Amino acid sequence: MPAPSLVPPATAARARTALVAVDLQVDFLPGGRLAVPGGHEVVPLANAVARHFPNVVLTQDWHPPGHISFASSHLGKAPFDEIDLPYGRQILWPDHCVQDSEGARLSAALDIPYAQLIIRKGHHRTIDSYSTFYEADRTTPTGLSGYLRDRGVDTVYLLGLATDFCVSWSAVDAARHGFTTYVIEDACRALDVDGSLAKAYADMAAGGVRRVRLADVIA
Ligand code: VGL
Ligand code: ZN
Repeated sequence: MPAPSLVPPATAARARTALVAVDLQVDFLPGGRLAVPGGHEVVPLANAVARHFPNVVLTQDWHPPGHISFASSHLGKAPFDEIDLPYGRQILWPDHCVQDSEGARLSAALDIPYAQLIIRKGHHRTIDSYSTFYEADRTTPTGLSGYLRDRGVDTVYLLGLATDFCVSWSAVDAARHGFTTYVIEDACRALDVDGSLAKAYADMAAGGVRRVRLADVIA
């Protein structure tokens, strides 16, 4: 057995800070059902960054079979088509991250055993949830902001997959709910569907999310 990776000391500087590592799951890595180009490159970066954070939250896209975001749930629709739903516009995806499937598992190369919370999202069949704070209706909470506040956290750093969906929606919600919010831009990879990456960076800038680079965070 390799030596266990120990939780880093709660330095005063990071005691009120949490790292949120978004959706580092098999289906989002090369070979997965909704692979993000270069997604596998983020896993070792996440392991390295996490060594500097005593509070780490992992997120997991976690859909029931027949989820509303799956193209296969809509007659005549193909992946990457869009439809209007009661809560807004929805891009339709290939089936991915089905609850308890191999593809929904966190990457086996992820090495953050002291992470204290895994937030599973997108588990309601009729609502998607890119954000790890609020579902796509923007009103159903996942509980993450309450958890972080109870733990005295006021600052959130995010990395992971995909920059333009789950990372950016999570970051915008974190900032909106009063957390000082940073996205570690070179520790994210994007799907970039139809201009979605540029839009995500515009939304994050408008929402007050700060962009940082790995070297600034782990210096
Ligand atoms: C994601 C599309 C669908 C993500 C999740 O993790 O960014 N993207 N479900
Ligand atoms: Zn999803």
